[in-house]
Amino acid sequence: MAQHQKPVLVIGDKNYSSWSMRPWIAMTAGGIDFEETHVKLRTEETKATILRHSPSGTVPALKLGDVVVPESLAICEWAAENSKTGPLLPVDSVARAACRAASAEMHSGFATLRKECPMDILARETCHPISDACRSDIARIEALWENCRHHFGAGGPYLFGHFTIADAMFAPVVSRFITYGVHLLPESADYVAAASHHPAYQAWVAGAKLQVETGI
Ligand SMILES: N[C@@H](CCC(=O)N[C@@H](CS)C(=O)NCC(=O)O)C(=O)O
Repeated sequence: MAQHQKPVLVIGDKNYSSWSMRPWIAMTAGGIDFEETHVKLRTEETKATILRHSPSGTVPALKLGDVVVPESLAICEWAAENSKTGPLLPVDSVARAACRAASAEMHSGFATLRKECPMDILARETCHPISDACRSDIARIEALWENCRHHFGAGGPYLFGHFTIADAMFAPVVSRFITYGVHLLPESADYVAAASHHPAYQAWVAGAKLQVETGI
Protein backbone atom coordinates (compact mmCIF):
# COMPACT_ATOMS: atom_id res chain seq x y z
CA MET A 1 0.00 0.00 0.00
CA ALA A 2 1.29 3.44 -0.87
CA GLN A 3 2.42 5.17 2.34
CA HIS A 4 0.25 8.27 1.76
CA GLN A 5 -2.98 6.28 1.44
CA LYS A 6 -5.02 6.07 4.59
CA PRO A 7 -6.71 2.76 5.35
CA VAL A 8 -10.45 2.98 4.71
CA LEU A 9 -12.81 0.95 6.89
CA VAL A 10 -16.17 0.30 5.26
CA ILE A 11 -18.82 -0.24 7.93
CA GLY A 12 -22.57 -0.64 8.37
CA ASP A 13 -24.88 1.29 10.69
CA LYS A 14 -23.24 1.87 14.05
CA ASN A 15 -26.39 1.03 16.00
CA TYR A 16 -26.80 -2.37 14.35
CA SER A 17 -23.68 -3.62 12.62
CA SER A 18 -22.00 -5.76 15.23
CA TRP A 19 -19.39 -7.09 12.81
CA SER A 20 -18.41 -3.53 11.87
CA MET A 21 -18.10 -2.48 15.51
CA ARG A 22 -15.34 -4.99 16.25
CA PRO A 23 -12.58 -3.80 13.90
CA TRP A 24 -13.61 -0.15 14.27
CA ILE A 25 -13.03 -0.47 18.02
CA ALA A 26 -9.73 -2.32 17.52
CA MET A 27 -8.45 0.27 15.04
CA THR A 28 -9.60 3.16 17.23
CA ALA A 29 -8.14 1.64 20.39
CA GLY A 30 -4.92 1.12 18.43
CA GLY A 31 -4.75 4.82 17.51
CA ILE A 32 -4.70 3.98 13.80
CA ASP A 33 -5.38 6.88 11.46
CA PHE A 34 -8.16 5.68 9.15
CA GLU A 35 -11.12 6.93 7.19
CA GLU A 36 -14.51 5.34 7.46
CA THR A 37 -17.14 4.81 4.79
CA HIS A 38 -20.65 4.15 6.02
CA VAL A 39 -23.03 1.94 4.07
CA LYS A 40 -26.63 2.16 5.26
CA LEU A 41 -27.95 -1.35 5.90
CA ARG A 42 -31.41 -2.74 5.18
CA THR A 43 -32.14 -0.70 2.06
CA GLU A 44 -32.73 -1.81 -1.51
CA GLU A 45 -29.31 -0.50 -2.50
CA THR A 46 -27.37 -1.98 0.43
CA LYS A 47 -26.08 -5.11 -1.29
CA ALA A 48 -25.03 -3.33 -4.48
CA THR A 49 -23.32 -0.57 -2.48
CA ILE A 50 -21.41 -3.04 -0.31
CA LEU A 51 -20.36 -4.99 -3.41
CA ARG A 52 -18.82 -1.82 -4.85
CA HIS A 53 -16.46 -1.84 -1.86
CA SER A 54 -16.15 -5.48 -0.89
CA PRO A 55 -16.25 -8.61 -3.07
CA SER A 56 -17.64 -10.69 -0.18
CA GLY A 57 -20.78 -8.52 -0.14
CA THR A 58 -20.38 -7.92 3.59
CA VAL A 59 -19.15 -5.21 5.91
CA PRO A 60 -16.79 -4.57 7.54
CA ALA A 61 -14.16 -4.37 4.82
CA LEU A 62 -10.79 -2.73 5.19
CA LYS A 63 -9.34 -1.14 2.07
CA LEU A 64 -5.55 -1.06 2.08
CA GLY A 65 -4.74 0.57 -1.24
CA ASP A 66 -6.24 -1.78 -3.83
CA VAL A 67 -6.36 -4.72 -1.43
CA VAL A 68 -9.64 -5.38 0.40
CA VAL A 69 -9.74 -7.32 3.68
CA PRO A 70 -13.37 -8.29 4.18
CA GLU A 71 -13.41 -10.12 7.53
CA SER A 72 -13.72 -8.59 11.00
CA LEU A 73 -11.23 -10.89 12.72
CA ALA A 74 -8.57 -10.45 10.04
CA ILE A 75 -8.97 -6.67 10.32
CA CYS A 76 -8.59 -6.87 14.11
CA GLU A 77 -5.37 -8.85 13.60
CA TRP A 78 -4.15 -6.19 11.16
CA ALA A 79 -5.02 -3.52 13.74
CA ALA A 80 -2.99 -5.42 16.35
CA GLU A 81 0.02 -5.45 14.03
CA ASN A 82 -0.32 -1.75 13.23
CA SER A 83 -1.35 -0.40 16.63
CA LYS A 84 0.22 2.90 17.66
CA THR A 85 -0.89 2.69 21.28
CA GLY A 86 0.68 -0.56 22.40
CA PRO A 87 -0.02 -4.22 21.83
CA LEU A 88 -3.59 -5.28 21.06
CA LEU A 89 -2.48 -8.89 21.54
CA PRO A 90 -0.85 -10.23 24.70
CA VAL A 91 2.94 -10.37 24.56
CA ASP A 92 3.13 -13.76 26.29
CA SER A 93 2.63 -16.56 23.76
CA VAL A 94 0.25 -18.61 25.94
CA ALA A 95 -1.93 -15.57 26.64
CA ARG A 96 -1.75 -14.65 22.96
CA ALA A 97 -3.00 -18.11 21.94
CA ALA A 98 -5.84 -17.84 24.47
CA CYS A 99 -6.69 -14.36 23.17
CA ARG A 100 -6.83 -15.62 19.59
CA ALA A 101 -8.94 -18.62 20.67
CA ALA A 102 -11.42 -16.35 22.47
CA SER A 103 -11.60 -14.04 19.44
CA ALA A 104 -12.07 -16.96 17.05
CA GLU A 105 -14.76 -18.54 19.24
CA MET A 106 -16.64 -15.24 19.16
CA HIS A 107 -16.20 -14.98 15.41
CA SER A 108 -17.62 -18.43 14.71
CA GLY A 109 -19.98 -18.98 17.63
CA PHE A 110 -22.89 -17.83 19.74
CA ALA A 111 -25.32 -17.91 16.82
CA THR A 112 -28.38 -18.17 19.07
CA LEU A 113 -27.44 -15.12 21.13
CA ARG A 114 -26.73 -13.19 17.95
CA LYS A 115 -30.09 -14.20 16.45
CA GLU A 116 -32.30 -13.77 19.52
CA CYS A 117 -30.62 -10.61 20.81
CA PRO A 118 -29.57 -8.62 17.75
CA MET A 119 -27.34 -5.65 18.42
CA ASP A 120 -29.35 -2.47 18.94
CA ILE A 121 -27.00 -0.29 20.95
CA LEU A 122 -29.38 2.49 21.84
CA ALA A 123 -32.37 0.29 22.75
CA ARG A 124 -33.16 -0.84 26.30
CA GLU A 125 -35.42 -3.85 26.78
CA THR A 126 -36.46 -4.94 30.25
CA CYS A 127 -38.39 -8.17 29.58
CA HIS A 128 -36.73 -9.71 26.57
CA PRO A 129 -37.49 -13.47 26.36
CA ILE A 130 -34.35 -15.61 26.40
CA SER A 131 -34.47 -19.27 25.31
CA ASP A 132 -32.53 -22.10 26.95
CA ALA A 133 -30.20 -22.24 23.93
CA CYS A 134 -29.50 -18.53 24.31
CA ARG A 135 -28.88 -18.95 28.04
CA SER A 136 -26.37 -21.64 27.20
CA ASP A 137 -24.53 -19.22 24.86
CA ILE A 138 -24.50 -16.64 27.65
CA ALA A 139 -23.20 -19.19 30.18
CA ARG A 140 -20.38 -20.16 27.82
CA ILE A 141 -19.44 -16.50 27.31
CA GLU A 142 -19.39 -15.89 31.06
CA ALA A 143 -17.19 -18.98 31.60
CA LEU A 144 -14.86 -17.87 28.81
CA TRP A 145 -14.57 -14.36 30.24
CA GLU A 146 -13.98 -15.73 33.75
CA ASN A 147 -11.23 -18.02 32.45
CA CYS A 148 -9.46 -15.17 30.63
CA ARG A 149 -9.72 -12.84 33.62
CA HIS A 150 -8.57 -15.55 36.06
CA HIS A 151 -5.47 -16.55 34.09
CA PHE A 152 -4.48 -13.36 32.31
CA GLY A 153 -6.47 -10.41 33.69
CA ALA A 154 -4.28 -9.27 36.58
CA GLY A 155 -2.86 -6.23 34.78
CA GLY A 156 -6.14 -4.40 34.15
CA PRO A 157 -9.94 -4.66 33.84
CA TYR A 158 -10.06 -6.28 30.38
CA LEU A 159 -10.07 -9.95 29.38
CA PHE A 160 -6.27 -10.09 29.16
CA GLY A 161 -5.57 -7.20 31.54
CA HIS A 162 -4.81 -4.53 28.96
CA PHE A 163 -7.20 -3.98 26.03
CA THR A 164 -6.83 -6.57 23.23
CA ILE A 165 -8.62 -7.68 20.10
CA ALA A 166 -10.61 -10.13 22.24
CA ASP A 167 -12.26 -7.14 23.94
CA ALA A 168 -12.98 -5.65 20.51
CA MET A 169 -14.49 -8.96 19.34
CA PHE A 170 -16.76 -9.16 22.41
CA ALA A 171 -17.77 -5.46 22.38
CA PRO A 172 -21.10 -6.17 20.61
CA VAL A 173 -21.87 -8.87 23.21
CA VAL A 174 -21.23 -6.30 25.93
CA SER A 175 -23.68 -4.02 24.15
CA ARG A 176 -26.28 -6.82 23.84
CA PHE A 177 -26.03 -7.61 27.55
CA ILE A 178 -26.73 -3.92 28.28
CA THR A 179 -29.56 -3.59 25.73
CA TYR A 180 -31.39 -6.72 26.89
CA GLY A 181 -30.67 -6.27 30.61
CA VAL A 182 -29.12 -9.75 30.83
CA HIS A 183 -28.58 -10.83 34.42
CA LEU A 184 -24.88 -11.63 34.82
CA LEU A 185 -22.46 -12.98 37.40
CA PRO A 186 -20.77 -10.14 39.34
CA GLU A 187 -17.42 -10.73 37.57
CA SER A 188 -19.11 -10.54 34.15
CA ALA A 189 -20.99 -7.41 35.18
CA ASP A 190 -17.68 -5.81 36.23
CA TYR A 191 -16.20 -6.67 32.84
CA VAL A 192 -19.23 -5.25 31.01
CA ALA A 193 -18.85 -2.00 33.00
CA ALA A 194 -15.14 -1.73 32.18
CA ALA A 195 -15.48 -2.65 28.50
CA SER A 196 -18.42 -0.32 27.93
CA HIS A 197 -16.47 2.60 29.39
CA HIS A 198 -13.46 2.11 27.12
CA PRO A 199 -13.05 5.33 25.05
CA ALA A 200 -13.29 3.46 21.74
CA TYR A 201 -16.56 1.81 22.80
CA GLN A 202 -17.91 5.17 23.95
CA ALA A 203 -16.89 6.79 20.67
CA TRP A 204 -18.74 4.10 18.68
CA VAL A 205 -21.89 4.62 20.79
CA ALA A 206 -21.66 8.38 20.23
CA GLY A 207 -21.44 7.68 16.49
CA ALA A 208 -24.51 5.42 16.69
CA LYS A 209 -26.47 8.19 18.44
CA LEU A 210 -25.44 10.70 15.80
CA GLN A 211 -26.45 8.40 12.94
CA VAL A 212 -29.84 7.66 14.52
CA GLU A 213 -30.51 11.32 15.38
CA THR A 214 -29.55 12.60 11.95
CA GLY A 215 -31.07 9.66 10.05
CA ILE A 216 -27.86 9.18 8.10
N1 LIG B 1 -17.84 -12.99 8.71
C1 LIG B 1 -18.06 -11.59 8.42
C2 LIG B 1 -19.52 -11.28 8.70
C3 LIG B 1 -19.90 -9.89 8.21
C4 LIG B 1 -21.41 -9.68 8.13
O1 LIG B 1 -22.23 -10.62 8.14
N2 LIG B 1 -21.81 -8.39 7.99
C5 LIG B 1 -23.20 -8.01 7.80
C6 LIG B 1 -23.51 -6.71 8.52
S1 LIG B 1 -23.21 -6.76 10.26
C7 LIG B 1 -23.43 -7.72 6.33
O2 LIG B 1 -22.56 -7.19 5.68
N3 LIG B 1 -24.60 -8.07 5.78
C8 LIG B 1 -24.89 -7.84 4.41
C9 LIG B 1 -26.10 -7.02 4.17
O3 LIG B 1 -26.64 -6.44 5.14
O4 LIG B 1 -26.52 -6.94 3.01
C10 LIG B 1 -17.10 -10.77 9.29
O5 LIG B 1 -16.67 -11.25 10.33
O6 LIG B 1 -16.73 -9.65 8.90
